[in-house]
Amino acid sequence: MRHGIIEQYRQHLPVSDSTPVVTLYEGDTPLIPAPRLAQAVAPGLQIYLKYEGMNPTGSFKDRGMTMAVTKAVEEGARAVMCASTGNTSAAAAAYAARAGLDCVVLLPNTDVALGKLSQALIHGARVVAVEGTFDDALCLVREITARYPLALVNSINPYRIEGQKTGAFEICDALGDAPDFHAIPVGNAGNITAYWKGYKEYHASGKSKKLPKMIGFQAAGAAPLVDGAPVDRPQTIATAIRIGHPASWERAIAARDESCGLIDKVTDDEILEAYQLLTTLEGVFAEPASAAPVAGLRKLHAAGWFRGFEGASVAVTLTGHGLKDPDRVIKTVPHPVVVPATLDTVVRALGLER
Ligand code: AN7
Repeated sequence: MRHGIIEQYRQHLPVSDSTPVVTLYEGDTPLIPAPRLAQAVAPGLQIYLKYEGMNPTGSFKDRGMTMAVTKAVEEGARAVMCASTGNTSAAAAAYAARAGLDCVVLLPNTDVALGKLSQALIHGARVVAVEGTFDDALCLVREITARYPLALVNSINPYRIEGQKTGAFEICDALGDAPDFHAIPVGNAGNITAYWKGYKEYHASGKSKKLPKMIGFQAAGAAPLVDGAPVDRPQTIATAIRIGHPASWERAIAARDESCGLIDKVTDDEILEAYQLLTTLEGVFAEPASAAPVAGLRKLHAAGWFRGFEGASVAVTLTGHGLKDPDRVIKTVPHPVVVPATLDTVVRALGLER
């Protein structure tokens, strides 16, 4: 039974008995063993998929947003604001609606997946598309929230990180310990920061014995952390992570270095291959950004990076649901053939005769 992450992990979160919890019963997402995928991309490793698409708005952002909106309400806010590549805006709009707050969203005017835009609109957020990137939009949100009475709910809001760290708690609870590796897509770098914080806190409180190596993956056209410099015109089909100036830059590097992990990049072609391997080999549909860590595991395994780690466990955060971005499916796979509605033509189209 889901209680929402605040009830579930209350003692690890900055809430009191009088905090007015705003929840859509997020969290408690499945951790799915993926042996067929492992065989295909990284034989010898045990892959577990943390399927965050199962959250109420279809992404991991719900964990952070239940905390951020709860604290906004506690602190007397009337409205929240965020910049977003899509998923943050979907979550902000839904949790703001739940709390009876206004929600203002700045989106880049290109490359926001249709499902996410639909969510922000249907929940009644005021949505403005800016002629620029996510990074431009976040810059504006920082300025506007400093001047006007709007609570900022991007992941530079520390409550977002607090909520999102519960993904690490759930993985430890499910496995009985932390995994050996944690693979995760990296955009604005809030989530890698949050998971590492969660793993460290669980370890410190004695609830897990190991700490995982954090392995993060950016898209090759939006890989500032890998290339060592901000990217002004980020490009990738994984629009969720089309981010060139990650806000949590230093904390992502700290997660990498403290855990003896790495942050690497994968091409759009590698992402799309992994996207289809997930759906066809495991029946798990995640959006392209979520496939980046799967592509990354394949790349690292092929390069021999996991030598000496045979049998190791790897948790992969599948950050968003595949239905968020139906256009990408239509652009990626063959379309259905159209035939007259007769037995003959259908049998022939299916190649069933003799
Ligand atoms: C599916 O919604 O930044 O490294 O504005 O939607 O914590 O930024 C989304 C990010 C990975 C990267 N996967 O996480 C936004 C936004 C999906 C995402 C990321 C995002 P961070």
